[in-house]
Parts: sequence; C-alpha cells; structure tokens
Amino acid sequence: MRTQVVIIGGGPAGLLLSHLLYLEGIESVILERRTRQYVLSRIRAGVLEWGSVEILRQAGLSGRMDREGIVHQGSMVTWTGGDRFLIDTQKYAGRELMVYGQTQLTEDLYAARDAAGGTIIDEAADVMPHDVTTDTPWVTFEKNGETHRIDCDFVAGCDGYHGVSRTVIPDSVLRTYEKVYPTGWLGLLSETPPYEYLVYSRSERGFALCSMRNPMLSRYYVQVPLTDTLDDWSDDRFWTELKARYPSDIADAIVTGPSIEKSIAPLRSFVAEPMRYGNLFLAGDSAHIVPPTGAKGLNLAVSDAWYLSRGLASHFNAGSDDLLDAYSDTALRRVWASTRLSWWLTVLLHRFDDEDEIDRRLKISELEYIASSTNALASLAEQYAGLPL
Ligand code: RFL
Ligand code: PHB
Repeated sequence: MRTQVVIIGGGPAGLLLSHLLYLEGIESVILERRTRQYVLSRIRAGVLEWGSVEILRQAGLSGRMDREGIVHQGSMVTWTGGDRFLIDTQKYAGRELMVYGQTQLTEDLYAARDAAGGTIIDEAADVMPHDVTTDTPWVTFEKNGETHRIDCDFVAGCDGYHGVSRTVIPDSVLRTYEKVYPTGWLGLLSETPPYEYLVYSRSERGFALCSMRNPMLSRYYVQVPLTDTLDDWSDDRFWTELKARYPSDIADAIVTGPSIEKSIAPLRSFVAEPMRYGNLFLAGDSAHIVPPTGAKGLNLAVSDAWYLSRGLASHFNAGSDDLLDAYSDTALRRVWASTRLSWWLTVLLHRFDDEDEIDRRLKISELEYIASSTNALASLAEQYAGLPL
C-alpha cells in the first residue's frame, strides 16, 4: 500500500489532521490501535477555545457542535472563605468558549472521514515507523495475524502519550520535560441538569470542578489521592464530597443522580521537543501533556493538527517547505504557553499534601488579587480563552 501521509493514532489530533489534509487533496491512512467503539467510549475533554471552534467550522466539521454545543462567556472560580470571580473571556479577550464533549467531537470526525471515504484501519497492532529520516519512510503493522506495510512521504505521530512515534526519536535528539503532580482527578458523568456555569473550586478539602456536556448531561470532578480507586468512591460519597467543596448556594443548586461513568486520571505536565524528526512529525498528546485544569489538551491537539496540515499542504501543493520547517517551533510556542497556564492554575487551585500554611495563604492572597484586579483578570482570561494561532 502507498499513501502520502501515514497518521498513527485515531484520536482528535489524527482524525482532524486526516480531514484537513483531505480538504487539501492530500491522501492519508490512519492506523489506530484500538477499536472505534473503545475510542468513542473515552470520556475526556469538554471545553473548546474559540480558535478551535473556528478551525472546525472552516473545515465543515461544526454542524452538530453548532447545534448542541453550549457557548459560555467564561468560567467561574471560587475558593473557601473567599469570594468568586468569572474568567470572562468574552469581556477581556473578545472570545467565548464552546462547551462540547471530546467524545461527540470524535464521533463527528469519524463521521466526516467515513463520508469522505477516508481510510481508518483500527485494531492495528505493533505499528512501527521505519526510515523516517529518509524521503521514503514506511510503516508496518499487524492486522488479523498478518504483517502489512505502507510506504509514504511523511509520518504523523498522533498516538498520544503512550504511543510509539515519540520512541522512534533517538535520545540524542529528543529533549523531554516532565512534572508529575502528587494527586489525581476523579471524574463523574451523570444524566442530570448541570450547574449553569463551569466552576473551578479551590477548597480546603481539595479541588473540584462543575462542568457539563448538554442540558441533561453533567460532568464533575474532585481531586483525589492517587492511591484511591473507583471502589473507594460510591456515588453518594462523590456527591457529598463535591458539594462540600463549594459555597452553599452552588452546592444547593447541584442536581445529583446516578453516575453513568467514573474514572480517575493522574495529572502531569510533559513536553517533548523537537516535534519533528526527519519526516516524522508529532502532534497532540504524543508530544505534550497538560494537567486538565486549564482545559488546554484538546485545543493543543487541534492547533498542532492545523499547523501541520498547513505545512503539509504547502509542501504538496505549493512546493514550499518553509511552514513544515517552522512546524516544531511554531507549535511549541503555543504548547509552552498552555503548559505554563495549566501548571499555574493546577498549583493555584489544588491542595497538595506537602502544602504548608504559608503556601495556603499565598494562594488565597493570589486569588483575592485576581478577583480585585481587572489587569489580572484580563491576563488570566486572555490565556484561558486561548492565544491566537
Ligand atoms: P489521544 O486522544 O490520546 O489519541 C491518541 C490515539 O492514538 C492511539 N494509539 C495508537 N494507535 C496506533 N498505534 C499505537 N502504538 C498507538 N498508541 C496509541 C490511541 O488508542 C488513541 O486513540 O491523543 P490526541 O489525539 O493527541 O488528543 C489529545 C486529547 O485527547 C487530550 O489532550 C485531552 O483529552 C485532554 N483533556 C482536555 N483537553 C482540553 O482541551 N479541554 C478539556 O476540558 C480537557 N479535559 C482532558 C480533560 C483529559 C483528561 N484525561 C482523562 C486525560 C479531562 C480529562 C479527565
Ligand atoms: C470537562 O468538562 O471535562 C472539563 C472542563 C474544564 C476543564 C477540564 C475538563 O478544565
């Protein structure tokens, strides 16, 4: 088999890249390790920056998002014993936010690829890129007990943090930066009407977040020790703990009900650079992970896929490699900005076991400062809204 671009990984980064390339007349094949059903059962992100919304709209991928997504002018922050403020992205950055599930977006991307006759090979095992520093790279994989080979011009590594693509880059070339936070998020999905705002809470009992998917589907998170398992968290315990982490007016307005999904995710900051090795390009979580506090991970997957599609389109359709050569530096500038915001919000809004009284007081003072300063609110809002592409 031969194609122009082999895309490893059928998550948001790989699916969007494939579709953006198709719109430029460039062929690709996606190799995904899991079944489609498994990929679509993962509950993850929920907030899209307006820049991501516009990329999806321009690519004709926004039909359902524009019907079902919930537009917000920002998200709220509360803290124990304090006040609350709105990160008003509309007022300070002129950009709203779209609350729309990654699961729904992934469904839309699969539907668009199917409608366009795109090739997505699922349950592709032992995927391995070869000769990526030559002009004739190739990728092998196993399917139904047989080994297959695809020759191509470029390989896009969109295979997430645990993927194979990054491992092909030699240690002498790859630099990695990592911070693991000593805590996790327990997420719960329930078919209940959500609280009207997204609300991040820094409580003395730990972080919490109220979010949503649609008018009858709510998503909530509480910070939990990494040693906890789902067995430790009955629905009753979850709701009691969630409400205890909010001021009473918000707690009273939270509508509880049976969970339909629960999962625990660790928190990590990770950046790998460069995002290119020969004719292998990394995009999305394969190159970087942010803790979810800033809602940036999916948005970085979208912006990487967009930058990479511009570079590949310019290579194939205009004979210029300038954008491809700039890809890693261009993408990494946004990556580092989002990594910094996500780290800062994570530290500010969580309680850590080694946090002592002065850390606690400093964080509260910082929250009070943000609430009282239009400059601080504007700075936070501009970053939360997402920097321009
Ligand atoms: P994905 O989604 O992990 O997809 C990678 C795909 O590659 C496949 N794969 C392989 N395929 C072939 N061969 C191999 N060797 C392979 N190894 C892996 C995998 O099966 C998978 O299908 O990465 P991608 O496309 O880069 O997308 C990144 C996003 O999924 C991620 O950044 C976000 O979900 C992060 N995130 C959030 N981001 C936001 O922008 N806003 C949010 O509100 C937000 N909330 C979150 C989040 C992530 C969370 N968790 C669970 C990590 C909330 C949570 C709880
Ligand atoms: C979510 O809805 O899953 C969500 C929202 C905001 C975040 C993280 C996750 O910062």
